[in-house]
Amino acid sequence: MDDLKAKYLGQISEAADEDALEAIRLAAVGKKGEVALKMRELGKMTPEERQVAGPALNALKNEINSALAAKKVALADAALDERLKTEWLDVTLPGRARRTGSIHPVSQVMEEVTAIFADMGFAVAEGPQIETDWYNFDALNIPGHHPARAEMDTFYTHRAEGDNRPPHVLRTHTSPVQIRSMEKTGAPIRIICPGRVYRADYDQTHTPMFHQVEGLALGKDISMANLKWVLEEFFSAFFGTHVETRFRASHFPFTEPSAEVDIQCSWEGGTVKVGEGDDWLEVLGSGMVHPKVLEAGGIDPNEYQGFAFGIGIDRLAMLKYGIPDLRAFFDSDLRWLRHYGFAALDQPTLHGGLSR
Ligand code: 2NL
Repeated sequence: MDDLKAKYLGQISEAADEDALEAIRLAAVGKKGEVALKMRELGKMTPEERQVAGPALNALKNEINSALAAKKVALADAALDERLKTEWLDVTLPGRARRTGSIHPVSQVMEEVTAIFADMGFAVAEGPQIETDWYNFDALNIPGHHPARAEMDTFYTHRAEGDNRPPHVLRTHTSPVQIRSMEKTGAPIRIICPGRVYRADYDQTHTPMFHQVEGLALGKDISMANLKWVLEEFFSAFFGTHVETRFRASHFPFTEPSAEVDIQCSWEGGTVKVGEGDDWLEVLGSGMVHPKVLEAGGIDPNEYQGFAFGIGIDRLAMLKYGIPDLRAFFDSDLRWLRHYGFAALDQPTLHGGLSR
């Protein structure tokens, strides 16, 4: 037994790697190893012999196993020491550069528009992008037969056959948010509603999803004159120079009277400049909120009146930052985003600020 012990402990201490150690383990204490063979011989011994040989074999097995475990740790330590000696880290190397993301022009302009209207006392209201027919059309005095409700313009949700619940629509403007706000807070009210809107339209100047900000101001004696001041103040702050506005009579189902609003601009060498020259650029629709729309929002038209307007955010961004192609806005092309995007910490630019 002592010679077995000497043989295996010797081999273990000489083992060069884990494979050698495993071979020794199998030969010594494996199922068919030498110690197992000896244990099988215990059956042929007298009880007195067995009482001595049994515990001795067990002790031998334990001793070999401990030696194997200790050697395994020693080999791993040696391997690590070797790696630490040969590998090294140059802590003076520069770090890996990471590209920071940038703010999309639409987000930037939304922030700018929001900041300007906030200065004039308008709160921001938001609402669902999937709407009922009622909030998107009926409440806005757009009747069932109106061409704006035709399926070719509006995205309708799909219902399974036999599901007779009325379909929903992707909102075609942010007006439903204003109806919901009227219901919720009543008058007086001064809000803007920025957000995504959807129309089934795709060409050079139209994308099926685009951005709009609508405004609503209701009070006892709010007039078209207040609308003109607010819009002129807004455009002047937004473009950083005094901007003249021109109102042209128009028609919308949800306002009466209605006006389309042009801003002063110049055309030179194919580029527009806002706030100079004697050309005009149509940028928004507006008017005095129709009495039926006030009623739909739960407001008494004999007590309150006011103006509403709607502007396209994407087109504002194109105008202010000289971006030529609307469709590129929604391509998610990183090169485009790097070129036209804004640094994350840029504050909304109010330029000259408001003239107060
Ligand atoms: C356009 C037209 C407009 C409104 C939007 C509005 C909302 C309510 C009541 C009355 Cl809740 N009006 N919004 C009014 C006039 C025009 O947008 O062509 N925008 C680019």
